[in-house]
Amino acid sequence: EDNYRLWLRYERVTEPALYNNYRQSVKQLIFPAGSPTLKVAKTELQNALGQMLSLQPAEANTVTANGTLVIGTPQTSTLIAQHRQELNTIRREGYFIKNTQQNGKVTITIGANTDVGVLYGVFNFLKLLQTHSSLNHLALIDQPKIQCRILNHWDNLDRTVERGYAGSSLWKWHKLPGYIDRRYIDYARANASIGINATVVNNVNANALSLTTDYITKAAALAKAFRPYGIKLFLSIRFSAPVEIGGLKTADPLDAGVQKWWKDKADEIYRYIPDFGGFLVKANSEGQPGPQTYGRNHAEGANMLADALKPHGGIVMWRAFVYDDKVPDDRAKQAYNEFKPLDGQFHSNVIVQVKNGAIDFQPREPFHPLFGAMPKTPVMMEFQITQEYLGFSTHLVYLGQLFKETLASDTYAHGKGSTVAKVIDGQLDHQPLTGMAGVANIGSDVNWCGHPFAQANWYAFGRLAWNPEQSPNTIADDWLRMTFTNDAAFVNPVKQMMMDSREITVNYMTPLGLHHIMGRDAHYGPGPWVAQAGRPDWTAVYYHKADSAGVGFERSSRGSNAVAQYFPEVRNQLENVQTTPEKFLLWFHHVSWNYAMPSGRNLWQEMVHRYYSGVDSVRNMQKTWSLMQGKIDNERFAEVKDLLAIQEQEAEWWRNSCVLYFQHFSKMPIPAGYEKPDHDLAYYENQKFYFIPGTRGVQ
Ligand code: BDP
Repeated sequence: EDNYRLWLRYERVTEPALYNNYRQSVKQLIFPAGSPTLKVAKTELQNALGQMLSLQPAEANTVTANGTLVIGTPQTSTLIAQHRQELNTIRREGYFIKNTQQNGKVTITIGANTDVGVLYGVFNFLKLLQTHSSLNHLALIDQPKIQCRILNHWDNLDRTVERGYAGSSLWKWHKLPGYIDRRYIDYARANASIGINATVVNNVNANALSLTTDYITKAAALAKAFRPYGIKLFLSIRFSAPVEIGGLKTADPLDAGVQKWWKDKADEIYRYIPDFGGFLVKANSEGQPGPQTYGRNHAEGANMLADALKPHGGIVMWRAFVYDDKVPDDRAKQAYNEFKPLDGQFHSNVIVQVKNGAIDFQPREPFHPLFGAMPKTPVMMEFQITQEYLGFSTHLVYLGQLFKETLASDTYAHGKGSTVAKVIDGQLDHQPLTGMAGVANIGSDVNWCGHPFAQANWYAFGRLAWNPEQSPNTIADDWLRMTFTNDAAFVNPVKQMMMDSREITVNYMTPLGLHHIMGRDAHYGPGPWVAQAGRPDWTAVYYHKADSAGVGFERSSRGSNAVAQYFPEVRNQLENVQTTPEKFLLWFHHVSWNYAMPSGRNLWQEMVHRYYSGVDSVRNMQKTWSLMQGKIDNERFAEVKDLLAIQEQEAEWWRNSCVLYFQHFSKMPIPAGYEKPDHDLAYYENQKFYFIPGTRGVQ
């Protein structure tokens, strides 16, 4: 068992009643499939039914038997065209699945307005079978709430992956465009099965070479492989490309020569990739060039690119991840300060891509204050699926909970109920352009994501991008059933473990609102002592501000006043130490070590308690997992067991390092009853690691 098949395993249904019932339900098939998309949908269905039910339904043109599956669009089948009501409800990518009667025979109909809608319908029908759901009383109508559901690959052209922990890049540029690796197809299938419809194949720290004709041809071959699966290709661009590969003297967005260069470049790309999605841009961020290099603002830079793409229907995803150590203000405030004044100035095919929180993908962050703050601008979400700050692909951390926490946060932009989900699905400010991006955790490892459970994070991202209102619990349930087994004795305890895992990780890494206290550069392991890192806002001390008086970053009006960037209800809650949710306490306040916490412990004791309970909980996860032996294959059982043992060691490493480090300031003892750290602080501070995966390369 190598875990290559992800959640598309199509295991044989072994329960006899269910097996027979399913076989009776899909005896006959009416599925005319002329287009590439319908063809792949049909092949998927036939393969899956073969594997799950040892069955190839008989193909027919009319319904002549009970147990007929009717699949298609109004264009491919008059039987589908009859379902006007459903078809009018769903838009381009939606589908319906329902039980119907045709010619007095019982049928299951999967219909959509478009071929890609059919593909989504088929995958969701297969999900019903994979999760052993009933096929009676089917009345499903489903469609995505977010238009652009996109993966961001931070993959370099040399196949290293920035913040990638699952091997090297999937894209074998040197063999493109000639050779199409089978994995490109399986990648596209997996994405389509969860509704992901776009991908950016190169790193946001982009190399201008990606825009040369050579590389455009290579990208076109990838786009062609993805196309049947409804997946559009995007490219990250380097803002200074006109200088680097175009021979121009400047990349000033207001320069006519530069504008023409981008226009010509866009025209060229669309000649090779007619359905090209557009550009993703990291500009004036962490040393990348951008419009400010030429005295222009972000809107001017974005609009120039947007104008070049506009005639072809392309869009610009312009990232708001900007902060500058030369700006004498709290890093958490800088993106808002930079972008909020530009609201209304972006052209209609620009969408501003905002990370879930204002710092950088920490184990826990409050939602970014830009959500809800730019009513005249489409704003999309950027989540990180790859576990840069969450234990790489070594730790079992289910991110469904993290994603959901942000999506469900209330911005109060238009009063109560103005959740982040409603901002990004366009409801709140009636935005026509919507998107959710996830920084991919996918690489060349046979199991794709490094950790068997890291696959769940790719899966959960896709499901939440399709519908941000879905529950992480349901998503975990589906994923476990499809990936491992439908056995409740496995699914229930393991699901609970997944659901708890993110909070557990927060406890042993960054409890109570601590953040950015990881190791320098590589972001591997703890580093609360990091005080030198090239610039202050890359250190840990900048963020935790521990001293003899207490710990935490004062972001109320008594400090940086970052809280003022939120709407009044949120701001008022966060302004006050007493009303700030415990989980964000040290994010917003510098709190005295003696501060009385609701638990009755003081802050120091509470911090110690959290770190220890984090480690204890990992041990409980190990216990839960050990009971799963025999319920799944030995290979994956053993792999997860070994990884959990590393997770336990690394959790201890985090706990010991952080407790000893902060104790230095609190000057209080580790309360009795807790096991003592194995080493002293100096030992942890002096640990050295070499060649850690995912480290940022030289561009
Ligand atoms: C940080 C990563 C860095 C990325 C940057 C970004 O450490 O490698 O380049 O985000 O999002 O999380 O641009």
